[in-house]
Order: sequence, then structure tokens, then C-alpha cells
Amino acid sequence: MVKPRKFRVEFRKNRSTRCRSGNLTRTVDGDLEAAGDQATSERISGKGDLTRKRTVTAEKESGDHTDGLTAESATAGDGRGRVLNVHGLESHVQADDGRVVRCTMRRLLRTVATDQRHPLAAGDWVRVRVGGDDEGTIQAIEPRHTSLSRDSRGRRHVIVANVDQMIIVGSAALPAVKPGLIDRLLVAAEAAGIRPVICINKVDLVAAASLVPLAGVFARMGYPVILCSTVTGMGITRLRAELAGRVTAVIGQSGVGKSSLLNAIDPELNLTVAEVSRDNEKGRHTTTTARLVPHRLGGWFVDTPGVRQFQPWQLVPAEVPSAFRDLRPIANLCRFPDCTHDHESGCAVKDAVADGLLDTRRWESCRHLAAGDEPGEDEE
Ligand SMILES: Nc1nc2c(ncn2[C@@H]2O[C@H](COP(=O)(O)OP(=O)(O)OP(=O)(O)O)[C@@H](O)[C@H]2O)c(=O)[nH]1
Ligand SMILES: [Mg+2]
Ligand SMILES: [Zn+2]
Repeated sequence: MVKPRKFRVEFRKNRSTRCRSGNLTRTVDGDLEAAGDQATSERISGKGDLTRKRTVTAEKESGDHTDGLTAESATAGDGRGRVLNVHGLESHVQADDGRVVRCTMRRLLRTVATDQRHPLAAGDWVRVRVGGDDEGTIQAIEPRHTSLSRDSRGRRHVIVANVDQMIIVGSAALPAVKPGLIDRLLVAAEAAGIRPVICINKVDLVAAASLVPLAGVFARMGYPVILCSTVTGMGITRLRAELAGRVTAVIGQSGVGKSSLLNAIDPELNLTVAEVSRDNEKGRHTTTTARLVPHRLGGWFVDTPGVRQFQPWQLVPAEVPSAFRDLRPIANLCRFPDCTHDHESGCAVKDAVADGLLDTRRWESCRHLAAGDEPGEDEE
């Protein structure tokens, strides 16, 4: 572990005295994320900045200071715990002794300036001071070994922290599979060092053969691809094997059956599921917050709310091709080292597409992501 060192941290700007008569932040009472978004639009005087710093000790040398803040007042009496879910300013933490404690965060953690939409995420390991009535205060957040993050209007939204793998769920029909969304989630998994498993659910609704081309593209890259159905039970045994002993996030569009799959694996979980809307064939966003649940195979699931579209956090355009496993080795053969695989001559990637060696859709996905394009029709 890195030796703790001291550094100065900045606080969120909304900690200064209100210098406008407007009452923006109060309209979002209690919702930390919304309050954070509002605060960026408030102007403050330069002088006040001097007082908005504080020295703290942390295990991390650089980067985001809340990612690993062991504030000076975390004492030996504080226990370790794991964040199960986060609701605005409140969270549920499972303490070392198994007790689930309702927690608030100590003020320092709430107010340190950060690029994160919320300093805490489901899956975080924390130091917690437990009071009476199973209530406590989070004193410090341990450094994350992985985090799955998306861009949320210019801020980092950590969907889940410290997972070993993620199951990217799509459905064969109702709603139709969105390969572009799977590509984006794969890029985020590669960037975060989280093992992805691709799962196409609701196979009972289509002829399985129709899924072979899509499944083949991902399988050829070496990703595990599981075709499954909670109706027929297909693929569930294989999913169980992938889950044993690991911390697994389950992520995908609303209505694809993420919660249903988890219930099929462990019926005791009894997670809420809801029918897909008949009008637009979209899910109803039944699961609303990421939630860690222990399962009987000796690991944890993280059921997450459906994603409509997904923009990976801080994607460097030149690094996008390296997150595409199929494109990566071919890109090394391009004539220009900074080839964007778009208009250049001597582009090995374009040649591979023309020769049928690389999937056209994957190539397009890569170019869209590198160009910073918003998710297209296919991914909404
Ligand atoms: N035909 C069929 N329907 C399924 C299957 N799995 C789930 N469903 C149905 O799909 C609908 C949505 O399932 P959920 O588990 O709520 O979906 P979810 O992905 O958790 O959705 P959100 O929580 O909104 O993100 C429910 O009506 C399920 O019964 C399947 O394998 N086949
Ligand atoms: Mg759900
Ligand atoms: Zn190229």
C-alpha cells in the first residue's frame, strides 16, 4: 500500500457563502447529484477560493482525491464495510460483522471538489463509524481497484466500483438487441480492466440461428457469449458457473431481463421485474439504483438500472481502437501511426473490412466513438 501523504484538496464551490440571491440548490433538496450539477452554474468571487482548501492525508498520490480518501479523522475504532447502494445523501453499508447500516457521509467527503457526480458508488469499500440504531457515518472511501464509469454531462458517473466482471445483457427481441451499445460497454470494460461476459437473453422469442452472426463477432474476439432464456432455462447453468465466487455487475438496456436472470440464478433474491411496454417495446426502468446482493454461489451481483445510452468516461480518441480487440491487431499495420481508419490511404483496417475480415459494424462503432459522436439510433 502506498504510504499516506498529505496534500491540499479543494472543496465544491457550493460550500462558499451564497453570493447570489437565487435559490438554485435548495430546489434540489437532498439530492447530492442534482445539487452538484447546479453548483457548477454559480459564480463565486476569487477571494473566497483561498479558504476553500484543506490538508488531508490520502493513500493515493495523484488523480481523484476522493478515490481513496483516508481522511485524518478515520480512527482505529472505525470498521470496514461495503457500500450496497447509494440513494442521494444516504447509503446502505454492510459492516464487517454482517450488519447493514444506514449511513450518511462525513462532511469532508461530501464537499471535496471532484469530477465525480457522486463521491460514493455501490461496491465501494469504506471506513464506517457505527452509532446506535444501525446508523453510521462513512469516514473514508478506500481506493477502488476497478470502477465502471460513464460520462454524465461532463461529469464522471461511477456506476459500480470494485467488480471483477460485468455481464453485458442484450435481448434477442423486446427490446431488440443494440450491438452498438454492447460495443460501448465493451470499451468501458476494457478501459476499466473489468472482464466482460456477453449475454443475449430472451432467445426463446427468436430462432436461435438468427443470433449466430452477432454472437460470432463477439465470440471470435475471445469474449464469452452466452445465449440464454429465463423462460426455457437455456444458458442459466453456464451463467451460474461464470458467477461463482465473483463480484459481477449486470448491465444493459431496460427490459432485457437483467433482474429476471438474477432471479433465475438465485430465486431467493426475488428482485422486482416488470413487463416491457407494449407501445414502444421498451423497458420500464424497473430497477432504479445499482444494488449489491450476495448470492448463494458465494459472490455478489450488482443489479443495475437499464442504460438508455452509454458514453464511456474520458475516452481518448487515439486509444479507442486499442479497446476494440478485433481491430487492435489490424490497426498496427496501417501506413500512418496516427491513422484514424477513416479516410487515410494505406489503412489496413479499411482493407480488412473490404476483404470481409473485420465486421463493418464494429469498424463504424470504433470510428463513431473515436470521433466523440453521441450514441446513434441503434444505441438509444
Ligand atoms: N420471453 C422472455 N421474456 C423475458 C425473459 N427474461 C425476462 N423476460 C421478461 O422481460 C421483462 C423485463 O424483465 P426485467 O428483469 O424487469 O428487465 P431488467 O433488464 O431488469 O429491466 P430494468 O430493471 O428496467 O433495467 C419481464 O416481463 C420479464 O418477464 C426471457 O428469457 N424470455
Ligand atoms: Mg431490473
Ligand atoms: Zn487505419
